[in-house]
Amino acid sequence: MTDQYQPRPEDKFTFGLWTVGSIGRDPFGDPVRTAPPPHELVHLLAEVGAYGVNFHDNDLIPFNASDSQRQAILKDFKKALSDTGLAVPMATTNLFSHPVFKDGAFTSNDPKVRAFALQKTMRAIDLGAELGAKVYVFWGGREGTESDATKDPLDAIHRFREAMNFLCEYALDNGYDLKYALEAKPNEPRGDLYFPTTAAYLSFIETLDHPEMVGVNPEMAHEHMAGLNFLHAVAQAWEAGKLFHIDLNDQNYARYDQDFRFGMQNLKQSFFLVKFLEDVGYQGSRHFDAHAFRTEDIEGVKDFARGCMRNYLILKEKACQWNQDAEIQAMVKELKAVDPDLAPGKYSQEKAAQLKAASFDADALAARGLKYEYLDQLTIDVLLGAR
Ligand code: GLT
Ligand code: MN
Ligand code: MN
Repeated sequence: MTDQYQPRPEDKFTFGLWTVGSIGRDPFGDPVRTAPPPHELVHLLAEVGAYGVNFHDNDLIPFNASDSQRQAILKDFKKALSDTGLAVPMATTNLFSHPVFKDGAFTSNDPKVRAFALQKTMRAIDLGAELGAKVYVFWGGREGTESDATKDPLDAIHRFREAMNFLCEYALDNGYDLKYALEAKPNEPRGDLYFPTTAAYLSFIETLDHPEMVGVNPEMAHEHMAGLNFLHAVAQAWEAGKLFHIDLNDQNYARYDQDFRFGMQNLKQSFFLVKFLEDVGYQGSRHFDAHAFRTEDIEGVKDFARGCMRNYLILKEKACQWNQDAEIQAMVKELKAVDPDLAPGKYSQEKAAQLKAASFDADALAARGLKYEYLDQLTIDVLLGAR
């Protein structure tokens, strides 16, 4: 493969320890690989050209680790970071693997479990801050239910808000330079998860005590599971100033959470997503939350990681081509044309009266062909290298 698409640090490509460390377990099958220890994964990521590594508390420090084990793991991990120059831009808490969270963490019906979830998260925040993380992700994998007989959805919302407010104060109190990013998913592993979409979180955030500290971490696969257009969710988050992080991967619609290599499935949607991030000047991590097929050994894991970054860079180049294509741009310019006399703009009584009095030939407006077929085909030509 040519060198033109080699990742550079300024691309801000990151992977979670759980992504390249995935052992390929699924609900029907046992692991197919063994995970190298965290410090080796750091070297693997450096070898393939990533900029940073993210982790859950327990990706790094096992749930029942002793103090001395913790110290030894941290020492190796920090050494690997300094040997490779990899950054830790994001950290998060595992609030879903241990059976204690079987009925949720922050939304559990059991107040002891809710308290334990807060304790675990505060400790994990300390760990993330110690390693330099500036974004802290919350994915509520168990914050849901199988039956609404078992939990009042209003209680769930109130409990989740209480936890987030508590944790915002905790970060402020400790002087951490940290922002929180909430990650939605419609279902899996629970029958239904609360806050199923990025849009649901965007409205919830405004009800918090410190909304300025909290944004979203939209994941492509999760919005696709809900049958939604990922770009539209990302655009809404961006426009609200809430795109603190992003989980890139790929996914067929209406399936389980497939977490495929970025760009392998929905090429056109991935293209418009990359184009959007580049056009608006998104400065955050491009985090790949995906994992290699179950068929792969450790070399295949590297192929997977390289592929995510390579596809992003190829699509970025295509976006540049689209933006510089004279014919496409002439059409885009026309689509954005405004009529200063008729644009609704800001309300005034005069404007309203003027608009009410204007005469429109709706049939003539409706009869125009918009040439969207042609514009879309030009896009396909760019994407498929036919232009
Ligand atoms: C888990 C999940 C992801 C989340 C991770 C962060 S863990 O792999 O499927 O979507 O981003 O908690
Ligand atoms: Mn996923
Ligand atoms: Mn994710």
